[in-house]
Amino acid sequence: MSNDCPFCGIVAGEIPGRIVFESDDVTAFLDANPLAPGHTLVVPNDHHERLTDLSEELAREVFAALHRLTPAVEAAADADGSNVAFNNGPAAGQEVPHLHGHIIPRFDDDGGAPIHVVAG
Ligand code: DGP
Repeated sequence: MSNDCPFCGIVAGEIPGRIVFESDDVTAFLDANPLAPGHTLVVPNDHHERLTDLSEELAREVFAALHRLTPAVEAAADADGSNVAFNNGPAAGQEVPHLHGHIIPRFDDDGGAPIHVVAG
């Protein structure tokens, strides 16, 4: 755990978070600044910054959670699709240095433009 990491705080229950899934290795919660209703973040419980900092086993757990949660998030948001994305490192717009996958619900009438999940 990293003391100044908000996502470690949410996983530990020390910072409020709207948790939608938790297992021994992975937690998912609603994004505090959603790009669409239901925007969900999926994180490894242990603090790792980048995708390649995860063991292959933990990466499988994170992707398995994304695989399970993406249809659930789409159904809950009554969405027609979703963007599923990682910002991997500050150069790619990663603001919170605890790896997180975004599940962003998309709708047929939202314009269809790619969402660029970058800072700002
Ligand atoms: P990224 O740019 O990929 O690092 O995305 C960070 C996302 O995390 C951004 O969409 C806002 C969200 N976020 C930042 N701080 C918090 C927090 O304390 N709680 C929650 N639920 N989401 C947060």
